[in-house]
Amino acid sequence: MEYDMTAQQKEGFDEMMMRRALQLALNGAGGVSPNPMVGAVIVAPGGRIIGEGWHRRYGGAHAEVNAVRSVAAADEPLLPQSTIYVTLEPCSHHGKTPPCSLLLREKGFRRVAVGMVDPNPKVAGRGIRMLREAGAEVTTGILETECRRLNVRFITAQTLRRPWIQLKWAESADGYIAGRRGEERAIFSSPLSMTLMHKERAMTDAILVGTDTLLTDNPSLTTRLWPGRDPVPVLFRSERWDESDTGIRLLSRNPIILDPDTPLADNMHLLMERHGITSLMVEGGSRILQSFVDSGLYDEIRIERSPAPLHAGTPAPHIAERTRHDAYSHAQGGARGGIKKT
Ligand code: AOF
Ligand code: ZN
Repeated sequence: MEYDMTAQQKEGFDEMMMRRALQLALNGAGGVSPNPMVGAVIVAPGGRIIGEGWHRRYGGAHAEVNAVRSVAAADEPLLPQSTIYVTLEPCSHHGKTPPCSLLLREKGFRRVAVGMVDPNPKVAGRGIRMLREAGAEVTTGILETECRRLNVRFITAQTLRRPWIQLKWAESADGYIAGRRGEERAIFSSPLSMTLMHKERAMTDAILVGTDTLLTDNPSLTTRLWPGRDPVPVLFRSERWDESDTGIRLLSRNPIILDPDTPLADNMHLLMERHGITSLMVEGGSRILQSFVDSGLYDEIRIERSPAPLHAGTPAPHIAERTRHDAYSHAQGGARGGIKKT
């Protein structure tokens, strides 16, 4: 069947298989960071899928290895005539696992279809080169935009050496993020938006709040409404609290503590380089959020706006119209960040 297809049909078939690989990759969400999510599909001549796999957890087998392992013994002789679709270039380095390109070479795959080149400088095209040198036909850039979007966090961390930064706040219809001091705490979220927020947290490595928010809200910043890991708390050291204060919830969760006198950009690099944080959600308060906005250190802003006005209180961070556009241009090579309103 595959051989009778027109070029256009072949392209459509490639995309369909890559879409399946993307679907598989997503199963790794919340479990593989700081590694990327990766999916792989093995297709025998005639178009039958004989193997599937994905990267399941950090430190574990890569997608290609799991896909090869999933092939039934009876289908193994088909591997040299088969195509493997992988959302990310097969690796060429000895990391926690041996190079996938070697495995694919050993199995003799006729063709390797790749979504995007691995931005990890240890790989960066070497996997593709190795496979081509071994005689495999390598096609790259299949559903590249989708593959990049899936791993914006990994790509940002690898290329900018800082986490993907999401600023997040909830505001009243008239643009306040909190009521006046001493007033009862205003609630802007609905049960549904809270659940979505927790889902988002479960996909995020770390979560940062400023000292005012830490002391006035005493937040827990867990993902209790969604299955998954709680993000690591990130705080700024301050004389207003000390590490022995058992009343502050976040202190019991082994927070990363940043030096407030270090420039924000350097602190962001440190999160990535020293702690392996590839994504950071900044949850407030307004002063901290504003400092991220002003330094242009963000990839996405998520604003939740309540239909009800508050009339007075702490104004939401100010984003200039120009900055709103910047939020889009900050996106990494085709991956779209931006301002989302929920
Ligand atoms: C692949 N397939 O499924 C993944 C890849 O420490 P390791 O050995 O797990 O290697 C991690 C690096 O390997 C990671 O930074 C990225 O460059 C690549 N991830 N590569 O061929 C996979 N997860
Ligand atoms: Zn690999």
